Amino acid sequence: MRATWDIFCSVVDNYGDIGVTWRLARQLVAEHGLAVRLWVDDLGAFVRVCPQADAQLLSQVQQGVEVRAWPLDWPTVEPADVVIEAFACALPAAYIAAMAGREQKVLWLNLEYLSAEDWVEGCHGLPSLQSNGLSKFFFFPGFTAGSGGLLRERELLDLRHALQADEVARHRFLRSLGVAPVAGARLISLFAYENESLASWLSALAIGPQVTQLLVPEGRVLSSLQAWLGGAALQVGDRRQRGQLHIQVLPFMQQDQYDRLLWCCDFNAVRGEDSFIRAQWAGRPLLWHIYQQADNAHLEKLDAFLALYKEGLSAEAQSALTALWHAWNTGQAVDESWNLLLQSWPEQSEHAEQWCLQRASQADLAAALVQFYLNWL
Ligand code: TRH
Repeated sequence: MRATWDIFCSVVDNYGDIGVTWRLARQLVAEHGLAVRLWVDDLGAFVRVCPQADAQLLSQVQQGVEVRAWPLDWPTVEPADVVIEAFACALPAAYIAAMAGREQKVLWLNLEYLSAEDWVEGCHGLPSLQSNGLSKFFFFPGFTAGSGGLLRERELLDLRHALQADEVARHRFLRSLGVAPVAGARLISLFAYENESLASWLSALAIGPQVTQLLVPEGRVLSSLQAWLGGAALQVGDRRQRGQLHIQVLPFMQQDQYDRLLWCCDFNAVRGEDSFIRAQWAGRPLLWHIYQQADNAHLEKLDAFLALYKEGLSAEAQSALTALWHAWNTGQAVDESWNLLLQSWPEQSEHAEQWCLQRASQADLAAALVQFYLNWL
């Protein structure tokens, strides 16, 4: 009998919670042959990353995953062999009681947020005894061998390399999004929160030495883009040109398409958690808009990642990267640091690919979860 897994996703805001759990659920089915139920409390968010889905259905199968609405009024459900609460979402009390009462024991995991901080390795995999006698284990994704790893599908890098090596296929894909590549342009994707630094970057790109084609999936950063451009409110499909800068607003696309957009671009501005990881798998230089936390706790996370990522870069390349990322995340002007980064462009590009290959030599998060379960049995 194949093992059953329940993944619980409570959508706090944005698309990171659903983005991560949906990818994980799909991969557990496709690569490990598991029976997976994904419980989601906001099917509207799910439909954004999986447009084939129906937000009205209480139960539906998408790509082999049984996607279930997580109702307030919790039904009687037999718990799975492995239960994942994503990002410390609180499981229904009746479900926890059923876990405790189940004849066959249940592995209960809390899948944590991603962080490159040192303490992650020490906490990864630790159990915490709950009042009902069950143990809950903390599972930390991460960038180092002592963590739970990163979501990465088995074929991902092969598919990415193939697309990057095939200009015709890249152009076909871009055309499917309504994008006509501008000859000789540096292609950049932009996915970020509202960002006061954006204006200085756009101004630098507009007067830059090279043509830039900036592709912006619909989302929160559009208000900052709109403020710089002026004029009528931006809509999907709109194009604007300012000097050397060509801008196009794209629809919010399904996850696999977004991955391909990242692979096509020379530079990707990403945010949160999941797009941040996907940009690393694209093997191209990136700019991270980290999710803001109280007391600027996110800036420590940013630096923890930078400390790891910068290893192997020259001193000039390191300081350009650090200056750009710091300015972008603190609302400062980024024109100077962007121009500095351009000076080490070949090195930054080479480094991004190396970083990707190094991370890919570690076990991926789905495989690590399955192994954790097998060790626990
Ligand atoms: O949407 P986010 O800002 O999510 C955030 C973070 O996860 C953050 O850590 C968390 O605390 C907060 O949510 C609640 O950024 P993220 O993580 O990149 O998630 C975006 C998802 O949307 C990701 O799975 C990629 C996907 N996506 C598409 O499917 N299509 C698109 O066109 C775009 C731009 C993104």
